[in-house]
Amino acid sequence: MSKITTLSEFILLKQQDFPYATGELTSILQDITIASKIVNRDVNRAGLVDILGAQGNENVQGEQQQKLDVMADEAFIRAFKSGGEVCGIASEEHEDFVAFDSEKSKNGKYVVLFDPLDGSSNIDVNVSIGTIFSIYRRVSPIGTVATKEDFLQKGTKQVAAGYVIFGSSTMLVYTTGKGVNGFTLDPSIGEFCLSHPDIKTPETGRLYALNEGNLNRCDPGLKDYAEYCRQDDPITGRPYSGRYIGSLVADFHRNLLKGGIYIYPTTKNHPTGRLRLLYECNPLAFIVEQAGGLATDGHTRIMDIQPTELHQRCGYYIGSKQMVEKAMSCLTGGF
Ligand code: AHM
Ligand code: MG
Repeated sequence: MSKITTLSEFILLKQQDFPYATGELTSILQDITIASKIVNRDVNRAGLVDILGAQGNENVQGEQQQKLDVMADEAFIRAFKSGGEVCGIASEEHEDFVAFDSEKSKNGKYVVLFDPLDGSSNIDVNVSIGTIFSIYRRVSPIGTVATKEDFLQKGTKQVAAGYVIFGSSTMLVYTTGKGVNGFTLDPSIGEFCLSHPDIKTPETGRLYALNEGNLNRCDPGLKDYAEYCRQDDPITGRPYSGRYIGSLVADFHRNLLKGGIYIYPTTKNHPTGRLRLLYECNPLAFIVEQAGGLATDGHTRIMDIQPTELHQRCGYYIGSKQMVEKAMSCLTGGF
């Protein structure tokens, strides 16, 4: 049997890639690992908890069962707050960013932005969901409380990003800008183990993921692209297969490994797009670029967009390089 490398061992090993590393980023990644295990436990119990909850019971403290996305949010915040390396967080669950005010946290060099449970409307029907995170070095002075500017940085400034997918198995995939690595949780030992080293995404693929119900409500160029995907062409392997889970992390993860494109365009209903730039689009853009793929809003590289708001949305075209390029050319009339 070949030697197992756990995520904790790997993170420590990789710290050596950064000669001036102080171990703080390493600690944040360790905190994320622990919070992910807690969320994994709660996600796996979700069905059972619902059955018990249906009896109309309260728990021993007299509390109602909290929704899983709130529980996930709390698990991550607790981990970052107690770690002390993070001076503040922004999350899909909070209108404003949260600045930690303990002396230790004020000296933290980093901020984390995250979506605690993306696709959470899928929980009730047992479909894969995920957590997405993005880590930046703060721009405000160390020793003070975090400011909005710490969070409104371009994606190119990310120092690390990743996601956890709660699927048929639980995986954590992350990058610190030196490639992408994936770890599968082995429930028998409670450890994430290196299962997908140095992930590279295929240059092109045969899977396209978009909500086709929106096609009449978006740029006509996108209709052209969908038509292109459905055409017969044995050389490029078309027709492609349509695959849309409606859970960004799951759609993204599948395409990353197999080759494909995920699209959530601007639509009449969502004129600025549906997905959030800071804690959904940027982290996955960092990962896909590190794996050799591309992420744009249809025209501009995602990581080059200057954010002006915490919950800013954008159109999203992400995946295999050649497929994203083709979709973009359809938007400018190049069907
Ligand atoms: P959420 O952050 O409220 O969970 O919404 C994001 C989700 C993505 O996971 C998914 O790809 C998309 O919304 C699905 O949207 P739609 O149902 O409009 O196709
Ligand atoms: Mg989300």
